[in-house]
Amino acid sequence: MKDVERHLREKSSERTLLATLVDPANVSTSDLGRIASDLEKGGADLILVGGSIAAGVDLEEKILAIKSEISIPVVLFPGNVDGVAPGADAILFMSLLNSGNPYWIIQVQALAAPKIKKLGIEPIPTAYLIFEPGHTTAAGWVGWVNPIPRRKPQIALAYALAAEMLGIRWIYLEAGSGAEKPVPTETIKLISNFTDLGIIVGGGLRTQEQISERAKAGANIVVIGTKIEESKDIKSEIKAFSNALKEASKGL
Ligand code: 1GP
Repeated sequence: MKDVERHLREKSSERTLLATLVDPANVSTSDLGRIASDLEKGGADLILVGGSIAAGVDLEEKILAIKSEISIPVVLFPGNVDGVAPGADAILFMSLLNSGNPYWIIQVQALAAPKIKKLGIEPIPTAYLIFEPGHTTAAGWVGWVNPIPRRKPQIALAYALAAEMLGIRWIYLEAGSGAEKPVPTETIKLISNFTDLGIIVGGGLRTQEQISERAKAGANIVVIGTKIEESKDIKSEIKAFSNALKEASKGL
C-alpha cells in the first residue's frame, strides 16, 4: 500500500483504528500467515510488527509471511536498527523523546535512515513517549527512559507540543507491553485538544472498555499486543474489540 500515513489519517478521522502488534520474536514464521489473516478478518485496521528484543531475527521472511495473506497495511514498529527490513508498507519512524540516552533520541534514527531510504519504506514521523512505571517494561528498560508521571499530563503535553513544533506528525503514547495500567485518558484528551498530532495509544490495553475510553478521549489508533498473543480465538477477540471501537466512535 502506498501513502499509508494519509490512509491512516483519513480513516482515523472517521473512527479510531485498531492496530494489532505482532512481536516477531514471539511467533514462528509458519504461524504468521494464519494469524495475520485472522487479524484482518476480525477487523484489524493495520498490523504493527516489532519488539524490543530479538525482533530482527528472520524479520524479512516474517514480514513476507504476513503480507502474503492480507491487504491491510503492515507497519514496522522498530525496537532498534534491526527492526528495519524490506517488504513493509511503512515504518513508525520514532524518536524516544523521554529517553536519557541520545542514542534513542536521534542516533538510532541516523543509523537506520539510509537503509529505510534505500528500501523505499514510507517513514511516518512519530514521537514516542513512555509512561510510568517505565523501567519495568522492556521498552522502558531498553530505552533508558525518564518515565512520564501518570499524574502529570502537562509533561506529556509539553513533549507533544515540542514534537509538533519540530514537524513531527504522530505521537505514540506507550505504557509498555503488558503494563498493569494503560496511558491515562486525561493525557490523551489534553494532547488531542492542544495539538493536531495523530495519537497512537498502546500498552496494557486489555478490555473493550479501555479502548473505547481512549477512542472517546481522542486516540486515532489504539494498539493491542499481549491480549491478542494470549488469545485462543484471535478472530472473535479482534471482532469484539473492533465493534467496541465502532460503537465508541458513533457518539463522537
Ligand atoms: C507495546 O503498546 C504495545 O509496545 C502493546 O502493548 O502488549 O500491552 O498490548 P500490549
